[in-house]
Amino acid sequence: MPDIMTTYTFLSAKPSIMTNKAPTSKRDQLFAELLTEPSQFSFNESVVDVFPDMIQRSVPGYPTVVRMSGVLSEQYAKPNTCVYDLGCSLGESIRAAEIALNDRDCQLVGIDNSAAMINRARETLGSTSKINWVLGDVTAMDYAQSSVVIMNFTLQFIPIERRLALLTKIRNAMIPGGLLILSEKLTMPDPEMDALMINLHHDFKRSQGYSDMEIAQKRDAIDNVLIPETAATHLDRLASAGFSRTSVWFQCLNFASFIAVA
Ligand code: GEK
Repeated sequence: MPDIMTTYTFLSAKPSIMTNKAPTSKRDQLFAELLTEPSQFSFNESVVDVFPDMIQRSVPGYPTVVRMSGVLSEQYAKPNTCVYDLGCSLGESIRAAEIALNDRDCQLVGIDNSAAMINRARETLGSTSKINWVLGDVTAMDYAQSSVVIMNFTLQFIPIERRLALLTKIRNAMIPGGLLILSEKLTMPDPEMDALMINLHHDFKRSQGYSDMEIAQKRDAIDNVLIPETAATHLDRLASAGFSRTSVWFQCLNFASFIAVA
């Protein structure tokens, strides 16, 4: 029997959209011990082992964003085009799209530059899905004609000076009327509201069982790795990249998701 303290059933008691059975993920305790040296966060094997539990307990609204990635894909995906998930991790969002598309003739592609993530996604979903798993840097890819591009919580890890070029490349590969779903951690323009949101996010993490020490050590480890920007900066950049219509469709605390129509 798995230990209830170390095993966590992802997306509650319902069958996961990922595998249609209830998968388990080890509980994230990566920052539970006092670290003797500062460490920089990376998407390595130990993170992959606890990733479903980590993202679910760290990103408020994550299950909604995943589920809606399927709903939105269903509306926008066109036959004979690609549906991409950039920074796909273990493939939750592209799998939601695959289920929603129900055998529509689209090419589903999940890209991630962490070999540990891509290998695990392929192992877990390889036999039950038609998703193509690609190991690579999303800024260095050539994109085929696409109707839907999902980028959930990935742009925040790309150096700021490369974000516009990436979005422009994505936009140029999209068919007119195609949809980009972009989800990001945000910073608030008003410093006091920013501090309030950061505190509320930490309250959310505490409510999910993280200790103050875990929250503080994770924050230190991810500080220079995840660079959030304001919603206005994202919307302006999406317009500069050539998207014709943009909107925030979801926000929970300092985590938001945008849609942008090509
Ligand atoms: C989900 N979208 O579950 N190229 C490719 N992948 C990258 C790059 C890059 N340059 N930089 C970072 N990544 C997922 C969650 S997690 C978000 C996305 C989080 C990848 C990185 O390896 C990781 O798998 C993912 O982006 C970010 O819906 O952990 O906060």
